[in-house]
Amino acid sequence: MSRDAETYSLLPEKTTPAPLPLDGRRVAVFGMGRTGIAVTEFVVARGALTAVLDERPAVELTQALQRLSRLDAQLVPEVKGYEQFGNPEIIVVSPGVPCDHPLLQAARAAGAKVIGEIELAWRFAKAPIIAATGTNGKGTVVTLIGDMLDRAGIKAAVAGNIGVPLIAAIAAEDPLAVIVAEISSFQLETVELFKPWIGILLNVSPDHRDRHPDIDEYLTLKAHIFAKQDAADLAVLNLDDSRVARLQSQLAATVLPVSLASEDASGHLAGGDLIVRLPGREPLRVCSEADLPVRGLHNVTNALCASLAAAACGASADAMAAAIKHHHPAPHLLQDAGTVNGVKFIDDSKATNPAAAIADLTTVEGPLILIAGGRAKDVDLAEFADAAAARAQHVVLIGESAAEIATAIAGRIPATIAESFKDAVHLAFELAGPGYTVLLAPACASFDMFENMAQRGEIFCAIVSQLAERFSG
Ligand code: UMA
Repeated sequence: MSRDAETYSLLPEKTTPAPLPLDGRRVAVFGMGRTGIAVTEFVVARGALTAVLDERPAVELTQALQRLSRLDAQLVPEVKGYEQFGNPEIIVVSPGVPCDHPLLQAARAAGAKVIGEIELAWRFAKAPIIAATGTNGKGTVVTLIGDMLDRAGIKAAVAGNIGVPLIAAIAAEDPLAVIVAEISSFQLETVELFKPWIGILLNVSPDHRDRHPDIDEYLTLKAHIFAKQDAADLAVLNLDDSRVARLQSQLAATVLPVSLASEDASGHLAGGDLIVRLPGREPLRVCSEADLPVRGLHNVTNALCASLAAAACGASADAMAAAIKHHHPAPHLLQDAGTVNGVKFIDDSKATNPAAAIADLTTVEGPLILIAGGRAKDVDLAEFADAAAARAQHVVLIGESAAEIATAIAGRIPATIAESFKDAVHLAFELAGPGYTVLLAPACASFDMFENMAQRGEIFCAIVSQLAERFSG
């Protein structure tokens, strides 16, 4: 560790979770996705008598079944009833399974302990955990922290909702100084004693309404990340989000507030510089706002939250600044899809909820044609429609929610419902002139027209490439 790190670090040397013996115990793993496979590998290796169950039929689970068949576990595809679980003592659920699932209700009634993969991972964690949650931006923040620590020579793994199950990172042999985890609200439904050393809450806005219909309950769920923390732990809160700010006085952890509106905050802007200040430490200038590769105030907030966590681990300002400057946004996150005849195309297929799409509207500059719509997540689209009407010249609409958004926008700016996604991109191009931006920021999920948001973004980029070929020839 560098001199900087030694003098600045607040990193605890060890972590002491409550043990959860597995040897010889009956454990059922519900879900054969990425999580279920990693959990099964983990519990089988620790001597549990394991059954793995999934509601999908075997034909849809061929890869998972192939991988799981190498393990000493009973495999149960197309599970229908609780009796097929084999009377387990512990059930480990995947995040896609809602915690009020009838099979889980039956399990609880039968006296089984139901926990999620995150809880299981915590029980075996050997390194302190930094856990980031929030409706939007948590993937960016954990990626940034991981890169900051890497550049500072601090050994860390990045895992969780971002793609690698947390349990797989915990199982890795290599000793780690810290584990950085992206944690979704689904995952927070099934934590019990989970106690991250640093919890980060970025923002809370309506999303996943099928699982979290009530916004206050959704906030309470997000707050689970702090529930078991004590004063020796840190809670990074974005106070510029009014729902997050409500938690400030309720937490046992030491709160590190982040705000772009107050220079008293632990993470703030001063004269265009990003500054972080940890308890008992001198303020640290990380970099200038102009160093951020992608504009937008939410990106500054994300960088400040990441910097506070990395600084607490002892990362130097140079390491943090370098990570911020070289940060490549994830695919389909405000991705440049190309420029055709002076029209710039931006793919933010990842904006699957209104808050993310509204943030985009404040980020992109110049005249704007917006492509939006898809499967609404049972959220109110009125606020998004207001933001679109205030910012875009024209909105081209797709998918199941097209009519709803068109009605909400009516009379303010033109809104056109496209016949197909290809028509939408072509129409947006026709409506745009040189200097315009065509932004794909759907504010909705993709499942009504596409396999997932990644496929929606890929097809958008492909259509833009075809336009580029046609107009360059
Ligand atoms: N299943 C059932 N019954 C159910 C629900 C699911 O049997 O009621 C079965 C499915 O048939 C399937 C398996 O469970 O075979 C899938 O489990 P899963 O949906 O939990 O998926 P995993 O592959 O384990 O991936 C999960 C996360 N998925 C979800 O939260 C839906 C991944 O986040 C995460 O990367 C991965 O664990 C590793 O931690 C994805 C996601 O969409 C990217 N997250 C949401 C988001 O970011 O908005 C929260």
